[in-house]
Amino acid sequence: MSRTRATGLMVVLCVALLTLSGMVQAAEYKSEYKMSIVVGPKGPWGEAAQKFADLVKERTGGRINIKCYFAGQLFAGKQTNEFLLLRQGVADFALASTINWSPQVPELNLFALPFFFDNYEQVDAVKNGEPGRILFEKIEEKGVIGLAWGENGFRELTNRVRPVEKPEDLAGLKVRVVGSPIFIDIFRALGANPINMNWGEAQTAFQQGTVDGQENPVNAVIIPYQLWQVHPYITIWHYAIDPLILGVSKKTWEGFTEEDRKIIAEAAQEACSWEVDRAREGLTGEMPALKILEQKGMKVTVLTPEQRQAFRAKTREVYEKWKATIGADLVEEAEKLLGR
Ligand code: X2X
Repeated sequence: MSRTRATGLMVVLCVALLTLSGMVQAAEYKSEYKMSIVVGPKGPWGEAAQKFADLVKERTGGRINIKCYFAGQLFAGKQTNEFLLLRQGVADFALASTINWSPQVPELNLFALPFFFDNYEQVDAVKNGEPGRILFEKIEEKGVIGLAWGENGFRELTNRVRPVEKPEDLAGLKVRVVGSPIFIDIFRALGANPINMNWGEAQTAFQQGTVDGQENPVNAVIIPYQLWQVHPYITIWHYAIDPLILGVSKKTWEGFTEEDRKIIAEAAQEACSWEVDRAREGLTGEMPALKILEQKGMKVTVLTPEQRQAFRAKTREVYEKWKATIGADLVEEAEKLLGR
């Protein structure tokens, strides 16, 4: 065989092999990838999840089809199990609150330290800095890849009984919290009666008045769920920040080609950065978004820094206790960034 013919044959063989491996690769892709979301499709959180799925589908020419399972459909009830679904590969993706993952990844409680973050600049410094990098490393060690940070938002208090301006106003109020134990500690320290409940059941509890209050962000939850219908009072106290993570199960991730991983990672960044802007819209400076709540009949109380300090003082012990659980080094890294 002449040299040129041999080379020609090699080329043909290589092309055939490459095509074949591409076909095997494609054949291994699932017809549907499942994405978990605790809330419904309305509002920045749900809409960003759908936006991500749409971008991925479009940019992979339909090769990767992600279906959004809203309102916690995938974990049938217990939202603090969401991380386990990803680990086991039952869910492939999630746009998830750090709160719901913190029972499995205690370091994520960093964002729930009471009255730790004052503003978005501080939140960004921590998410985009060394603590954020360490947190993504922690979740990866447990089988989930973090693709981008989104945001539920600063968690504000709503209730049906009275305006809350000082810790004493919380005395005896039954407040629904997520089943992550730091919240029980915080609300007990403030004199309230915290009750842990999944978001799926919480709405009925608000309507029936079996609980008096709850805490959630304005744009991502309070407005889309129209909580003014059950709670006439809201206190803007920024007691905890709740970032979201767009994560993918490591098992799923490993099944994608390099090229597709790049497309997915970029889509995640795009959808999340859009989502963060929406979650913060109207909530900086004079906070015009609060006008919407007033128009709906809510009495809005925005704590002054001094009023907020009273709540911070009351929860100092909770802060110290959880600093140890989260890891003093990690918390100190964040404290440094915040100039504390
Ligand atoms: O359950 C909540 O309060 C919610 C929707 O904010 C979370 O998933 C943490």
